[in-house]
Amino acid sequence: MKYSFNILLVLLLSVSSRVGAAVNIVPQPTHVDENIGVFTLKSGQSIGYNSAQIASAATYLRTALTRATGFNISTRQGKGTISLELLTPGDNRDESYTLQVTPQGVTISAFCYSGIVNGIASLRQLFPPELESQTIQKGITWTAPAVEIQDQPVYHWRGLMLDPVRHFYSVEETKRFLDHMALYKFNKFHWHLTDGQAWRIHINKYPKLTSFGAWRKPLPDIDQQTESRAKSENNPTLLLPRKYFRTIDGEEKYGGFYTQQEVREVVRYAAQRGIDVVPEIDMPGHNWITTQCYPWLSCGGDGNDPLCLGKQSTFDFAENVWSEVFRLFPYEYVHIGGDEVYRNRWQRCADCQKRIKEEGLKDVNEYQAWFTKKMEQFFNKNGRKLMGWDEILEGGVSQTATVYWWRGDHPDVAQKSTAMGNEVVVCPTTYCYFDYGQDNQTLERLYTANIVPTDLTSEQHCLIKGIQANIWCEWIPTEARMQFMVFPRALALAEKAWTPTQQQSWSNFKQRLSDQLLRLSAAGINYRPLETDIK
Ligand code: TNX
Repeated sequence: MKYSFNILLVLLLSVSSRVGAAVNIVPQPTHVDENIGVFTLKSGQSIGYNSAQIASAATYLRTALTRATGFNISTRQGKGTISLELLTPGDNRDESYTLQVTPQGVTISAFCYSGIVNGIASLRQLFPPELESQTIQKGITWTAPAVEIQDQPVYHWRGLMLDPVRHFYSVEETKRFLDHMALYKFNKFHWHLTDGQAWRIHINKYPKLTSFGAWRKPLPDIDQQTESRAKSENNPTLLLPRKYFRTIDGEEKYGGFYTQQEVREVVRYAAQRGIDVVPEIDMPGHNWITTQCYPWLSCGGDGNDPLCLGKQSTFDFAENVWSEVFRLFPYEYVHIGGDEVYRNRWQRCADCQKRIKEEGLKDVNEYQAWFTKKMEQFFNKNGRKLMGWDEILEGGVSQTATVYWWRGDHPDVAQKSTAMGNEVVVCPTTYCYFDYGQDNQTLERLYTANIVPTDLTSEQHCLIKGIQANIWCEWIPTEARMQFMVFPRALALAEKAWTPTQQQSWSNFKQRLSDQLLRLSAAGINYRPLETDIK
């Protein structure tokens, strides 16, 4: 009797360790208990939810579970085979969740919508990788190992920034990007909607920004150089997609823009996945196309960067644009850019000089800071909070602005900003610029880095909102190329932002990554293979 009991024990243990091997979640959850058995997803099962507040999460989960299985899975208020449970309806921002998988069913419980979608991300990753396929996959048994997971993030800002200005991404491509973000628990989508080369969001009051400003003849640098590289390297992912060309006034132009309806759709799709969208309308620099559309916005009407801050008409323009933006984006944070301003132009502008004198400002740095503060007051009046690139520090910044530390060669930005009481999003070029080239060391270097400075006091550390990667797209003309630049390093970043440092382990991450690469393949993501020399 004792003998057979031992055999049973060994059998059980081996089953449980095999099952355990299937838990390869990224980012690593804080606490995982692996149990015996599996849950099997089948057609005819249901997703229940206990509150109308999370009905949309149930619909999102149904999409995630039916896309590849082709199953018929219903959603309904009440209990289901899979139940989503909001523990305290109301305005709770605790992003933690509990995910319980047993052979009988699945329960995800959390204190708020974000917690529920975090649980959904983990559940997606417990099923076979093929679940992420965009088409129906036959012959697969859709099991998830029995587990109990209790989990919560270290940082509440886990962001990715996309630049559809330098090269355009359609609504459909943007939504796919958001769905991949959700799978790895990214929760902030920073949408860089305007820049020197184009304006991508339709503004009713200034239609020329998109009728003219969204289209360009391919530029000698970022377009033609990328295309010649495509040819010399025989790499079609570097070719400008033909679908983004139109004949405008008899000329072949490249571009595209989002209608306000499309913007709303992207914001809704993101919200369903627990992602807040932060629009960036870059001011006062990076406005070459803006001043081409409306030369009265420039110094001396010369149609050049930056915006002229000496004229009231520029403020009227800025406020009108932002007022339309506020109606489209419900999130409290909005981003004013503020980077790389050619401030010297203001030295030679009579209107600007007059203004600088009147306001008693010391120099052009203080002049930009004065503009940013005025805009912040306008944002605040509209219930919004201002964010900007770290140049907004120069000339003085208000304490309520959030600073994006991006300049890796200014290593003290986080230290200085938090010492002044400003909140910081950490995204230095050193690790977080996903437009920068990769080699075989990049992933490990990112994973093992201290991205957030370690020399902050605990009060200062509380002001670090979190971590973000920026995907600037000068040299990234297609979705496939973008995915090559972003994956799998976004998974490493996701873990840096979610998992406590003491639980981060490069060797353990690498093991989980091999399962995740299957998931990325199934999703059709053109990720960068680990062992490759391709740049
Ligand atoms: C700097 S980061 C920029 C962008 C470029 C990027 C290229 C920042 C605030 N400004 O305009 O696209 O470098 O890596």
